[in-house]
Amino acid sequence: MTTIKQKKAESYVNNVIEQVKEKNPNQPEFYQAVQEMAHSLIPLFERVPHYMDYAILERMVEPDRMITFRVAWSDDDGVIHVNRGFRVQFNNAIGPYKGGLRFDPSVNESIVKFLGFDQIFKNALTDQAIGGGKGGSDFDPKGKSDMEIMRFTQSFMNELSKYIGPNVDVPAGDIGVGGREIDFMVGQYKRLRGAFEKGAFTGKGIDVGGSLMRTESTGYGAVYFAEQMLKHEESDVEGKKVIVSGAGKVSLYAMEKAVELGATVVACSDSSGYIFNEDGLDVSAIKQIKEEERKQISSYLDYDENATFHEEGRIWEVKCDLAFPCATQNELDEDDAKQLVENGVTAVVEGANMPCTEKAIQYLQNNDVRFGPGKAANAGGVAVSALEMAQNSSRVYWSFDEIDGMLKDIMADIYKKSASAAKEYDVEGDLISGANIAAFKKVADVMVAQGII
Ligand code: NDP
Ligand code: 2IT
Repeated sequence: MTTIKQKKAESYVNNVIEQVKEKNPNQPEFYQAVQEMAHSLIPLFERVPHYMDYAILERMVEPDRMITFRVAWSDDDGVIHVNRGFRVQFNNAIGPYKGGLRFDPSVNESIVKFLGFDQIFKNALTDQAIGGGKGGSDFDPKGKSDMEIMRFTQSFMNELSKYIGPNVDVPAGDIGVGGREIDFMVGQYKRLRGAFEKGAFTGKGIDVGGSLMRTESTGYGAVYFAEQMLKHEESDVEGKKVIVSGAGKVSLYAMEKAVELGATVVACSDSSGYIFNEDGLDVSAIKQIKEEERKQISSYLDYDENATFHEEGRIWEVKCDLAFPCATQNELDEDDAKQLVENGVTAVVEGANMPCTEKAIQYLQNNDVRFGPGKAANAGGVAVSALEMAQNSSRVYWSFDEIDGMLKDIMADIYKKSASAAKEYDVEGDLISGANIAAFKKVADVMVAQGII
């Protein structure tokens, strides 16, 4: 039976979602992220109505600020191009804005805002003092020379440098932005600032002041999270057949860790298609192709004569026990979810941000597939970014094994927090609701303490 408290909470949440739609036309990814978050908070608002009185959710969906700017640069032939740069500084209740930069032609205000909004909660789950932000540009890094990448990132930094700093806003990488791009930004920022502020960026090269394990941390963390989920079912990653979408920073290290723990990774993809080998893919060869040669995934066939490349079709048609979507948002839809269930998948763990559509998630959950939401499962990357900030401030550097130990503990803690919040709010087993409630509570309590701002 629906209680009055429940009705009040539902109508409050629906009202906030409607306002978000009205105030932010044409931002479908942003509504999707807000909707998922807001719906799972109904049980919390029922029990703790003062969050509604303090208008916490209304305040959270409105970023502190959204910065957009022109990025003009010239290519190797002297032709001038103009791109758009973005940084959303969403919420700094618990620490400086923190989140990646994405360079991809699809980047727009909606994408940046969905990522920035989710980042608030992901960062809160790590229990480190980092707020939520995100940014990027509609610049396409594919096929660009190192010098073009350098000129673009310098121009991007000429403007962004005014808004960031180790205690203000600390960018890192995301799609299309890795160590090369971050190090160029560090160089230009240092020049503009006239000071060596290492902690203004994370994901730096090791000699530039980066942390060991930052490169591996998101992918490894997602697999550590999967281990926690499976442990709960008295199962393990060992012996499982795994598929991982993408072949980028997250995907490569999710595959590496899964193989290290005794799984067989039978398929992975990139934007051109997917590769498959029933007996297992050679992850070091894929790393060579994607990280060193910067080529498309079909080149893998030169290394492995038993593998096949599928330009048509979707990776989710491959039979597996565990699926890790690690490429991009909304890459796994309801039809893909049906196919996975038909093929006997037992768990889906999101390495990417919002890779599964709402309908896909519903279908998976209704069919008893264990689901690891991105906000929790891919938080290992930003968690190690916060460890990089800590090392930069203290000027003390930790070993790979020390950081790996901390990452394992952080992922286990995120799992525990999410599972126990789900239990406490009567949605046991639903890690999406659990993660959302635990993260929201942490930020909301600080916002209440800090007053109406
Ligand atoms: P990268 O740019 O390193 O890699 C992205 C990979 O996904 C590339 O291999 C790309 O292909 C592939 N890809 C893109 N679109 C598609 C598609 N439609 N189908 C199949 N493959 C596709 O990015 P990251 O690995 O850093 O990021 C991946 C995801 O993880 C994003 O959602 C990001 O927001 C999220 N994330 C990243 C973190 C990080 O620390 N880097 C932390 C937490 C989340 P191609 O090589 O052909 O371009
Ligand atoms: O989505 C993410 O968490 C990231 N791209 C990493 C952010 C960070 O600041 O390390």
